[in-house]
Amino acid sequence: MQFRHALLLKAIAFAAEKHRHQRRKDPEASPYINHPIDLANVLVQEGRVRDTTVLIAALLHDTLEDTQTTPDELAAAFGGEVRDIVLEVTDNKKLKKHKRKELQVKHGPHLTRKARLVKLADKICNLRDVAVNPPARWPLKRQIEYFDWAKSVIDGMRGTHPRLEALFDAVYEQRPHALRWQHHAKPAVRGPHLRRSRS
Ligand SMILES: [Mn+2]
Repeated sequence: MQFRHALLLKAIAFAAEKHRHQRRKDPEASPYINHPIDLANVLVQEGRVRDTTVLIAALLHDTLEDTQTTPDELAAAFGGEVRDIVLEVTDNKKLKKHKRKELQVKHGPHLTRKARLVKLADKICNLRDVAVNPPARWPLKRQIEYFDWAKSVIDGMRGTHPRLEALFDAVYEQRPHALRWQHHAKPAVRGPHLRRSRS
C-alpha cells in the first residue's frame, strides 16, 4: 500500500514536470496540471474508484498527447500496464482534428475497462470546465458541439461504471441552449414593431 502511495505521488510529480509550461484554455489560463489532478480526484471522491493503476493513468493521461513524453518513458517509470492505458486514451495527432474526434467515438466501445474509466473522468472534467468557465475563444455553437460530441463518446461506453456515467449525465444537463434562445428571441423583438407600424 505504501508503495502505491509513492507511485501516485511520483505520477503527480511526473505530470507536473511534463505539463509545466502548459495552461488550460479557460479565461484565466489555469495551470494544465490542475486537469489531470481533477480527473484523479473525480475518480476517487465521486466515482469511488480505488484502483491505483487507473488513478496513475488518469494523472498521466495527457502526457503522450500533449507533451514530449514517450511510451517507453512511461513504461520505465510506471510499468507497461499504465503505459498501455495512456496509449489507449491518446489521440493520433497526425490525424486532422475532426478525424481524431470521429475515432474517439468509434474506438470508445473497444477500450479496456481501465481506459474507459479514465475517458469517463476526462469527459466529466472537460464538460464541467466548459460549463463553468468556457474557453474565451469558444462561441456557444462550439461549446454545444463539444457537449454533444462528448456525449456520443460516452454513449458508446454505457454500462462501464453507472456512478461515473451519472456524473457525466448531470454535467451534460448544463449543455448551453443558445440556438433555442435565439430562435425565440427574434419573433419577440419583431412582434411589437409590426404592431406599431400597423396602427
Ligand atoms: Mn484530458
